[in-house]
Amino acid sequence: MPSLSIPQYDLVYNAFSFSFATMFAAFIFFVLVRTQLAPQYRGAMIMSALVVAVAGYHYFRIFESWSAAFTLSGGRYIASGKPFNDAYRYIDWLLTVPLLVTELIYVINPRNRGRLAFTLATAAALMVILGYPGEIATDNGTRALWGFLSTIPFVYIVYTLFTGLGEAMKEQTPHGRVLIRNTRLLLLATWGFYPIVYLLPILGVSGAAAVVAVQVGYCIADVAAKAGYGLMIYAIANEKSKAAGWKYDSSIKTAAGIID
Ligand SMILES: *C/C=C(C)/C=C/C=C(C)/C=C/C1=C(C)CCCC1(C)C
Repeated sequence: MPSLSIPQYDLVYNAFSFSFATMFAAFIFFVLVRTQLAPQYRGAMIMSALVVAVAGYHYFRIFESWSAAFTLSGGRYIASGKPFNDAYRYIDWLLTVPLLVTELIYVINPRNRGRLAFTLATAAALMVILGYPGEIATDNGTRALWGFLSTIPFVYIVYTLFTGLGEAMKEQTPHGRVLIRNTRLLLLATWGFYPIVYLLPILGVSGAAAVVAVQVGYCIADVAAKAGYGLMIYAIANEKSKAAGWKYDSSIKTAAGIID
């Protein structure tokens, strides 16, 4: 670990703190709003809640590991000797990335989804597993090789979501179609960020600035790809619940009627 200036250390520290708070708040939101949706769309909301719960826990651990990895000495943060544990991220991805692809399939077609969700979730897990040996490798050749292998399932997932879901989109309401299209774009923009960060050491980026950029960058991507994406899933589920004739308002009126 290179030594960091106080603002550099604090920026990462605050980014972890912000990410933890966002995941925690998103968890409460997804749990509370699921009952506003038609029953067939609640599964997708539960998956969103699980994703941010798992990520929130890992952010808490990453945050602790970051604090322990540095000590303040002479106005700079220097390595304490305890390693910063980056493996938490890969364990987190292994659990959350398959859930993220599954929740999209579930919200688009809750009745007929089994095979596609399973294939995409398997590809997502494979992508993370193949990336890990490269992430911890010290030489760029090994990093490039595993990175390449990991990119194969990555391309498969992105290709399938863009072609396969294009078909499914034809059956949606016009507003639903816009929401699904935006969700796919959010997915592409955020997921595309991870392999770029992975490439930085191969491109020769290193030192304190690289450590700060990688950690803050992953925080932004994670908040958008997990909490922001979950909000989009909620918007789609809400739109489709309405299109299916589900009225949440009527249940409120009924409750008020009982009080009357
Ligand atoms: C919430 C976490 C998410 C959405 C993580 C996504 C991670 C990826 C899309 C990672 C992809 C990678 C490659 C395509 C090649 C290099 C290795 C990875 C694992 C960084």
